[in-house]
Amino acid sequence: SELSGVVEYRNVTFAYPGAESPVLSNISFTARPGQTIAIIGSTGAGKTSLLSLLPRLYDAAEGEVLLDGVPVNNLDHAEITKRVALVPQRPYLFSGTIEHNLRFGKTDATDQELWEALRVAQGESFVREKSKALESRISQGGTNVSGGQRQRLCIARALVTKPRVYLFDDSFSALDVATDARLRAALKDTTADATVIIVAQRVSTITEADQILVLDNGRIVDRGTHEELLETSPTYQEIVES
Ligand code: DCP
Ligand code: MG
Repeated sequence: SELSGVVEYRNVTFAYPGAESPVLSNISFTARPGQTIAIIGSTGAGKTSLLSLLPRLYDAAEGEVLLDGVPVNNLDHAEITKRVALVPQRPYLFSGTIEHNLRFGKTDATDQELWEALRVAQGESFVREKSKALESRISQGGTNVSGGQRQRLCIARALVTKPRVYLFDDSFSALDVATDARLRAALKDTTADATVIIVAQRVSTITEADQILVLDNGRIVDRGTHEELLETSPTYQEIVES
């Protein structure tokens, strides 16, 4: 059956193991296929923590995170990663070739699929420029690629798995504004039927989102489109002006 990729957080409250107070309180939202939901908020607001609950890096103690109507706590890692790709805030590369790094989540991907993912992620030209292209080696810790190249390789890795749900955690911050814009334009086509949840620092990255959640101190304090929030949300206005 076709997996649709509906994400729902229902009254989710979450504290890190051993912590006294929750980092997320009463989080509720729904993200549907074809939608882009953006999460914005100051450092430490809980954006990464919020994303981490869907692929079960942590489990919420209260409330429910649902994937296509099923609580993720009832799904195993393989079932979730088939549908959900997280591009982490600190993207990691393995020592090995670019090809190994891109195939990580889907070992049977064709070379054509790898190049298509690189094209969308704006990584095609720098990989082509390397003398060994896909067979070029990434050194331990990925120190022989720049921060922006690393981000683009990790975005390409997520694209290769063709997930139903994309989680981008501040994935465009190391890119210059022009590359960011090109990448998002290409992503828009490729992810048109998918569910996209995107954490961003730059407001320009998310002005077109269907809904923006403004996170402050672990709570969603405001939500709406960019235009709506400009009028209604002092917290959002502060972020825009910062
Ligand atoms: N925290 C914690 N233990 C962890 C990770 C985070 O106690 N393993 C705390 C630190 C913050 C709060 O949780 O007080 C929220 O952290 P997040 O990483 O979720 O915050 P953001 O992603 O919003 O911050 P940034 O914009 O800096 O990435
Ligand atoms: Mg974060």
